[in-house]
Amino acid sequence: GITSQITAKDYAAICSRLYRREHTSHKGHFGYCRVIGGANGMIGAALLAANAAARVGSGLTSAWVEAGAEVIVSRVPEIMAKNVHLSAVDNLANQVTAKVPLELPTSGQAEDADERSSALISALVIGPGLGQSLWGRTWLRRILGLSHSDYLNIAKVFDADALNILAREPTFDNHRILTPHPGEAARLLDMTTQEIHQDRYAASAMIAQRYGGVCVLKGAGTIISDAFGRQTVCPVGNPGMASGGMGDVLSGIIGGLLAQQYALFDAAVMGVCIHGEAADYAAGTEQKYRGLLASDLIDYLPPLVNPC
Ligand code: NPW
Ligand code: AMP
Ligand code: MG
Repeated sequence: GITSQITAKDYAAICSRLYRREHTSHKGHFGYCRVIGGANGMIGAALLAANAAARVGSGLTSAWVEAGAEVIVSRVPEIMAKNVHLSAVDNLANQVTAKVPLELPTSGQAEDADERSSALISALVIGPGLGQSLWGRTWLRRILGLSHSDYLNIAKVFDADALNILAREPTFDNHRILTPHPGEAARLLDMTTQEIHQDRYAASAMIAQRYGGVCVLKGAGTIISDAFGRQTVCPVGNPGMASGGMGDVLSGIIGGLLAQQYALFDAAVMGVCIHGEAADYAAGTEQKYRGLLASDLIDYLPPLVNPC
């Protein structure tokens, strides 16, 4: 494949791909992004991802967490946050694509096609703070076992612990973006982190080929690849991003763009650029990298998704 470096001109072209909002548009035009993650002790990761999805323009955003939904809602009331007890995971996993899942098993009534499509979410982000305890493992196992077309066709982002669990139970899916950091990439390819660093371009491409869809191999100079040889590297971002929660914001940004119907590769490239630019703005011209927090990026997202 040919690797291209994104230039300033390309970046302007990427931004120009952002759709302008019609005067009469309503929230239904901008999709619904659902985040699954936020196990006990990592609720912040789900909050960061859901908040980022909303701030790049997802029409509706929800977060399904193990506990602490109240904390998320008290910070960002626009997020529809819900505590999902381990015993409810099986039932809700079956309805993970439904905007309003029923708590009880459905009776399988026939529905009008239009009604059905408007009842579906448009993007699913799984992994931020998911953990690898029984709660997170049960979620992922149930999700990977889904074979109905609503699930297979939906645009998905697999991040963080979803990748760690996927590495042990590999599946192939072309409707998915994987966002590993080099540690997660090493697990996905059964290599060491050092081996990933020896050829990051090859590692990114291999993950897309082995698992399907698009791979976003993170780090300074994030490399985005698909299984068909397309590959690009993003030049923006800074070492201030080497702090907890940054990746959670990225998966939320990409999920928010997917919710708005951008194609997988476009959403990945745009998302990585917007994320890095937001971090560059947040660090300021004085380049205050030390002490940069992932939540500092949030306020810079709306200006970046509303260029000129
Ligand atoms: P080393 O030490 O270099 O060998 P993990 P995590 C490697 C959640 N979070 N270049 C590195 O290995 C996440 O969403 C919640 C090279 C490192 O030790 C996840 O669900 C937060 N190597 C969960 O925590 C905020 C790199 O991987 C190891 C690398 C675990 O995620 C924090 C660490 O990776 C966090 O986001 C690089 N650029 N980057 C919250 N507020 O709720 C990483 N490595 O073991 O996969 O753990 O990434 O912290
Ligand atoms: P995570 O490790 O999942 O929290 O993701 C960290 C995020 O910060 C990824 O998007 C990385 O690309 C980004 N990042 C971390 N360190 C740097 C760096 N030195 N330069 C540019 N981006 C970085
Ligand atoms: Mg991460």
